[in-house]
Amino acid sequence: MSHSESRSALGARVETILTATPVTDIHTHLYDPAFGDLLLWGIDDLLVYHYLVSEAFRWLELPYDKFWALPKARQAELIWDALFVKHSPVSEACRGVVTTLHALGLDVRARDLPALRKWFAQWKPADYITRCMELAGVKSICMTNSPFDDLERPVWEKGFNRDERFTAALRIDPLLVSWGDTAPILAGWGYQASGSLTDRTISEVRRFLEDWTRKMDARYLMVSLPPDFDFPADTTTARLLAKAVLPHCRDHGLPMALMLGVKRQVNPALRMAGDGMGRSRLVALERLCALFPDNKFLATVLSRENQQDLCVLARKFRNLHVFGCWWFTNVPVIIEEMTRMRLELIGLSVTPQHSDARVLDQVIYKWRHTRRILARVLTDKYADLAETGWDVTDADIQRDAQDLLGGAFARFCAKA
Ligand code: FIX
Ligand code: ZN
Repeated sequence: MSHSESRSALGARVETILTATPVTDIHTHLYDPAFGDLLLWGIDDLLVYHYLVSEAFRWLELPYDKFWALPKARQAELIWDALFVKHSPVSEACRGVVTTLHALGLDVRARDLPALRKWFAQWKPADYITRCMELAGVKSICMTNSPFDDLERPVWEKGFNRDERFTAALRIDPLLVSWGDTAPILAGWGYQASGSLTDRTISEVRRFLEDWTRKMDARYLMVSLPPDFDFPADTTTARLLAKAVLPHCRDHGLPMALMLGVKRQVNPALRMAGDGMGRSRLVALERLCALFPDNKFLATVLSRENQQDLCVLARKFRNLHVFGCWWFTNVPVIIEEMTRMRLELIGLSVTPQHSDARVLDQVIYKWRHTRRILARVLTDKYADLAETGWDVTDADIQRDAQDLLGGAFARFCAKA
């Protein structure tokens, strides 16, 4: 913003450049089209998204099991009626559906679910993927890939031609959080793993991780952990991390992504919508970063109260890369606060957002809403600098936007 450039002209420049900068979406629950029906898309899947299920149950009176017994289309109708017809769709997850429909060129004023369904029915997944990625400005999508998922595993075992827009990340929650149930599963797959963590078991867990890292061409490993996760600790989780997972990651130069603060199944009747959250003990992450300097950690935390601590940790440890506004933090009020805090405390070596999309079409709203906030925050920062005469060129803005939308992440992953 030179003396002659107004704030709104600077803002327009930033917004235009951000919109034109393609993003690497580093954490989603979407699938390469080779996984067939596992890739969710379309209006009914948008409506039965678990974020909307928990909001709809604020209004619905039918018992949980009656809801789950209904076919997906009927569930979608109940949610549509409760959240879009009987009330205004102001929550972020509801607004997301409206943003998405509007961006796809649909008339949202009509509020006509049968008409929307008709429109979606014309699409073939292959074309629709391209359309959604175009509208979202997404160039690559990282999946969440679990060998423990019975629907997903056979596809990897059989092999398939990869769609180069989709990259993989190896998800290992069952291994780290329920070893008692997981050891026999590994044994059934031919790994000599037993319940107690003998040297033999550890080396077999490493062999399992090697096999799946290779099969998937995984870009990183990942786990979500409860608020009380501690390290070091005399727990199976901590020991498996220290002895098997982190040595594996180090030897392969792969980051370990830690998603901290989820309290699974606070209300099991809500199924996937029944998870809650809590404040994490970030001293555990501090010790991991300090004790494993040759490992790289990606981290995102669910609790708003943890966000400043996480930024300060990133200032202390260059083997830590902060990413995303995860789940319950993925609402404008918190995204804006977190993004400002991160830029002010860390600068541009962060990845401010991931979509966490479970339904393909969601990438459209998740990235539109995020780009709008990013533009506002960046514009404020540049405007503050401009008061001293420090003007940013378009090339400066482009470079910064690229860092935030995937460049800083790529550099972190490539680091020795
Ligand atoms: O652990 C995760 O990857 C979470 O993102 C999911 O478990 C969660 O259900 C979700 O979709 C949040 O956005
Ligand atoms: Zn997720």
